Amino acid sequence: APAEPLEEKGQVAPYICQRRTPLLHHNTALTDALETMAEEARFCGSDVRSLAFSRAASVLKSLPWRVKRIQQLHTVPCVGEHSQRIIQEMLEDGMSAEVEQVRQSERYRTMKLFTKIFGVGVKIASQWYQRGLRTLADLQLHQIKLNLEQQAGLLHYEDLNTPVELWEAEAISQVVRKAVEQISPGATVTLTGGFRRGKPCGHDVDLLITHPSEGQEMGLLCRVISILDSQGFLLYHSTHRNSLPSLEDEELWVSDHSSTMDHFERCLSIFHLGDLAGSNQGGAGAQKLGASTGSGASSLWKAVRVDLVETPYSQFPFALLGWTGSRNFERDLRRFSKHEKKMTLNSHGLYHLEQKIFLPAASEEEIFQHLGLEYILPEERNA
Ligand code: 8DG
Ligand code: MN
Ligand code: MN
Repeated sequence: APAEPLEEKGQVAPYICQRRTPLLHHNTALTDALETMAEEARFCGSDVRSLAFSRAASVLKSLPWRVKRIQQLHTVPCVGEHSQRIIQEMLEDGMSAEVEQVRQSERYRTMKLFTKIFGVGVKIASQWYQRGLRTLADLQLHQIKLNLEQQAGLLHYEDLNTPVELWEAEAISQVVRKAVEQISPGATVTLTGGFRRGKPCGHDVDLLITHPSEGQEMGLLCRVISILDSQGFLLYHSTHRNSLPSLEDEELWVSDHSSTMDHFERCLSIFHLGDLAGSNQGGAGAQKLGASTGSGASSLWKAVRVDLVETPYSQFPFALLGWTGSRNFERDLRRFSKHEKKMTLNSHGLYHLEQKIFLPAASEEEIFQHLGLEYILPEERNA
């Protein structure tokens, strides 16, 4: 790390999208602690508090030097009082009693266990906790009603909480690409999400599907799903059939949800990734070997979460930017657009609220240009 820290010069920008945040950084112990606090706050329904810890963690990730003294943070933005207290504890004792207490608390551990079920959010997990449930077995014991998504989540719990590796993501991209090309030659499949940011593993695979001739993408996702299903690749899928609103529709830009919800046709799925041991065993009906050991290591196949999104070509750069993440990076990009530029940015486009015009873009670089921001590479968006 550079010997001379920047902090005295006040060079750390306030918005995440103005900073470069690499995957590997110099303050991992501190950011892990702060992220635990952010998660705990989220489990309590305190989104504002959660965001504060999350922002503090993000800023530490962007520092090109290791924090050694709390004074170094006095000119660094986004580190609130509570975060500073945690950091100070960590710097003095190598651990934070408050964070350790959270990690060991029954509520935190149970909430973590339940929210790791695909389809279970903080609200439901919290209800189960209130009812006295503590383990996955308790769900069956108490005959808790689960929707199809949650049932699939519980069934494949071990696999879905085993990190997806890059080669697995690429294998799945290839399977989808083959199906897409079979239906519509020229259509493309792009790996986004954490993998595009250079992460070696992730919790799911995020894929964008588009076609260079506008309109050709329509209905593509639906047909791809039915091919993949007939090939035995899908253990679960649920398609959200959105009707793409016209970009001329003011509601898309001025409503409170304008930048958080997108309107693409999308499919949440669980893939059956076969042949992990190089055997020819296939088909979703195949028996899972070694599943009872819980490690999954001896299994010949693995369940993997995959998000599929269909986007018109003209909106592709916006969708790519929106789906590459990280969530913290996206949130600040939209906040910056709104508050600093009077523009609404979402996965469909960029709209100037005062001039009432769209700012089209053929690449992510052009979107950053419209916003007057330096271009930040996907690998530098790991906030
Ligand atoms: P990981 O899976 O590797 O653990 O991390 P990730 O890839 O960064 O997280 P993710 O949960 O898969 O989310 C990736 C991006 O996808 C994230 O920046 C936000 C975006 N995304 C959703 N759902 C939606 C949505 O409904 N609309 C838009 N615009 N983006 C979404 O996950
Ligand atoms: Mn992802
Ligand atoms: Mn995803």
